[in-house]
Amino acid sequence: MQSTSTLSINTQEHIDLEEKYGAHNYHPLPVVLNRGEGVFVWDVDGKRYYDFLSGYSAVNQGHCHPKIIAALTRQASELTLTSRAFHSSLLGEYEKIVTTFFGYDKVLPMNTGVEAVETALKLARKWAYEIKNVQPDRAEIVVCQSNFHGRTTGVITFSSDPSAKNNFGPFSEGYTVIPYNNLAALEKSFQNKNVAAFLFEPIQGEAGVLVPDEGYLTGIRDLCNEYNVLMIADEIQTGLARTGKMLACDHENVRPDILILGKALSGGVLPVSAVLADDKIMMTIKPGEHGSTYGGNPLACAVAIAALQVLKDESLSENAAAMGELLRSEIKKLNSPFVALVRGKGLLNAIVIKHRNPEAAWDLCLTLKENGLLAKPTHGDKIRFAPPLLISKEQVMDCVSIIDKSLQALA
Ligand code: IF1
Repeated sequence: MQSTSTLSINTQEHIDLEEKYGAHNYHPLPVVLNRGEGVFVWDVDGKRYYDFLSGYSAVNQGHCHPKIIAALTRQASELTLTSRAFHSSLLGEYEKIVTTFFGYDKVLPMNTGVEAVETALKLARKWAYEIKNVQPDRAEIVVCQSNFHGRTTGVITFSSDPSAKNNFGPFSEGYTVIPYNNLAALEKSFQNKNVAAFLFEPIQGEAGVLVPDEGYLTGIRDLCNEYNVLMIADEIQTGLARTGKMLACDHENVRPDILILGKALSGGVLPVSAVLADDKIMMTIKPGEHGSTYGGNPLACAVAIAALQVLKDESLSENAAAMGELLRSEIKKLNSPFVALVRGKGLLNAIVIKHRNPEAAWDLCLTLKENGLLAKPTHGDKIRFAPPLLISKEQVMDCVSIIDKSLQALA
């Protein structure tokens, strides 16, 4: 573990302030950033880095994208929040754009990802009681082991990660946890007639970028049709061009019943999330039965319209697909004895480190930082490689040489 004594005074002073006055709910890499542009971020000493985390896939369009910032600054000086007690001139326009963009009847706008997940769970239960006639308070929702859907007490109820769940109880009922990427287990769970929905990530991000077998998404769709269960895709991290398609579900041309979006829906500018569904599901929620102070605010609408337009105008899905292929193949070519495997789709990738030192992944991230690339380990031995989607071929090759040089330092 690198001591922080080698940090500049400037960096150290910022870290000390966070240490003294902020909750210790994260363990960040010892770097203090104060500027971002495209694939790059700069620290307080003016050093430039490739950002290989992209705000956990919220900055798909690149840091401070000029068109998104222009939409933000223009709207910020006109009208930022009306609450939903009144209409605003932007909400209907945004709702038409986002529902047309993804092909659903309606959208329920929220703010953070977990709020959208909670909204989807409430919608699924409403639909179960009012349409599927599940017994009152008996609706069951099936989820996957090693899922990550957010950090509210409701959502961590079905987390299988002790650090996300420990000593936060008591928890709610109504969830069945099954193995990921296992259609037999899914069909078995659907024998319970009270099952309302299956909530899943098309690729499990936090679990270390677990890509399911080809056909898994199609199998989920078929089983949900057969057993009248809602298919809920959490595309908060995999969506919006990250995996080389606009949605990860598009890799198998599968259409979930409820689509959850977040993160890059605002291009990393402010929290914007959304739940999309057709009328038969969405219209089960009546006025006054769900809401949020900031959900659908005009500033978020203006930013989200621009963020979606940038994804399309700059063909970021196609670039993510091509650059992801290049990144994975070039890392494999390094043949590093410390890389057990490289996996991912589009620009959602991870390497699994093999080394006798359990801190090797963290140490590698410190060396990558020294060499000008920022990445962070997830669950010990995996390092996520997820740069903004506008990264160029030359930049990918530059990053591969940084990764190569840093891996050699592990010896
Ligand atoms: C942290 C990573 C974790 C998500 C999926 C819902 C949410 C997330 C698939 C909730 C959020 C963030 C949260 C952040 C770290 C990061 C993350 F996978 F992206 F790396 F934790 F797993 N569904 N993911 O990935 O969205 O409420 O945060 O807006 O909590 O440490 P949120």
